[in-house]
Amino acid sequence: MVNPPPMTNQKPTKILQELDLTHHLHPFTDQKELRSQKPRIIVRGEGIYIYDNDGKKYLDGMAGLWCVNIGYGRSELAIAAKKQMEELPYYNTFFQTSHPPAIELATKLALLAPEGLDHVFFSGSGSEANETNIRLVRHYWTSLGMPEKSVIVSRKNSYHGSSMGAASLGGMHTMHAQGGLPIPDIIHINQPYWYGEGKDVTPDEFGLMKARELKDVIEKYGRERIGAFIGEPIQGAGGVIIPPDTYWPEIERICRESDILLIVDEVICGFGRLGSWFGCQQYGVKPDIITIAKGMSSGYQPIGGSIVSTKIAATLEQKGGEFNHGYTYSAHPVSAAVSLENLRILEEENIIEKVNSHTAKYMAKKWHALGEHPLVGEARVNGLMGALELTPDKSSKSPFTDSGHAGIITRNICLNHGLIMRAVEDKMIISPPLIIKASEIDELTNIVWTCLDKSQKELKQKGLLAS
Ligand code: PXG
Repeated sequence: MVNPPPMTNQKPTKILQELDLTHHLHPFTDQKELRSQKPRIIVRGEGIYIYDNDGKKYLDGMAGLWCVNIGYGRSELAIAAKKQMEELPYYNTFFQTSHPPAIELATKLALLAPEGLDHVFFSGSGSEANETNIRLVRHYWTSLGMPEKSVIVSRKNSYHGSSMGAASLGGMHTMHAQGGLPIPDIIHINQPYWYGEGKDVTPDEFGLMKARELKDVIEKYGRERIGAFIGEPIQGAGGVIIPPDTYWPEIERICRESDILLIVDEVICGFGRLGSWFGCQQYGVKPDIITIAKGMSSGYQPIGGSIVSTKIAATLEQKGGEFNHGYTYSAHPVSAAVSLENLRILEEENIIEKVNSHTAKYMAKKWHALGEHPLVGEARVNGLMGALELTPDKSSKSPFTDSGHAGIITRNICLNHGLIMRAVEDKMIISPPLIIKASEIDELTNIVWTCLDKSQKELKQKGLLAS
């Protein structure tokens, strides 16, 4: 092993784990299970690697939680934060006030966004941004004299955040089951998940069929009731569901013909994940609202927002009246300064261009090769997000009967081999920092192959695979 990296934290792991279990409630965690497993204590990051409190090194195949696009350890962002904290650590943007980081960041985002999207409403996270979107869509139609256009159509198995409104937009039934969700006037249509739900027709036919479910909803409820459609270009948390090419253009066409706003949630796909600034550009679609967060600051500071079309912003300005909505930390100056520095690095170091011209192609080659493994039913990837569908039977590509078990076994083996990969049921997914090099892609995919072998062995031993 290389020399253990320096640590600022001197407490032993055991003590940190005990304190964590005693005082810290974790997101999306079974606290009972956590007590038996013990939390991993991560203390440092550099490039695409993170280190735990005992010096164990992990290749971070998830870029944190789909967000550390420029990688760990960029001191320029720390310097930007320090400078801003010293100058103006906080001020709000309510009550006819603004500050330079908010103004500069809104201007920069308007430049980077597709043409016609040039206003930004800031929030502290992706969930908050989608809360804003619900309020904004309803406020927009109300100001045009159509308050009944309050319904937002989303998809099953989509993820749009964890607060009440955002989780309602999301199509995760396990989240809806906790807390009486969704809120009224949210409708979910089926997802464009060809591998899991559509193999009996071609992907292109399937894409059109799923998009036309939006049309069916409009016909059922009437266009006077539907205010917007929301979707992730590629569903991330749902398991890297890459829609067929026919899907998004048809969704856009239906929205336009029925006068429905199109919200594209770019919290994961934005800021280079697919090799362009925004995922919608890959699909040739121009939304009315774009949700942003995560890669916007590479996760170095919490920040999110909604990039809004000129048309919506102009309508609200023309109609007048206060939008009764906002967050204490909307356009937080430190987060905004850090985000600006992150965007500068992404741009000046041509990080997104490199993903598009080189890294994504190399990743695709190596990732598709993993599709040869006997445990893998499909290997799909777009840009730098990918999934492997695990199957007990490669010829039929059938799912495991005990869904999720194989995924967890494989994920744990990956962790033991120093690779952070996420399991969404039996889909193994990656979304590494965009700065990942070819040699590191080799390392990542080699570990995955080894871990698939080990997982296959363990699943066989447990009687979950035909021998
Ligand atoms: N939209 C999308 C598309 C997201 O992926 C959010 C909104 C909400 O963002 P905040 O910043 O409020 O978390 C997300 C977040 C997972 C996982 O398990 C994914 C997210 C969050 C937590 C877990 O893959 N994505």
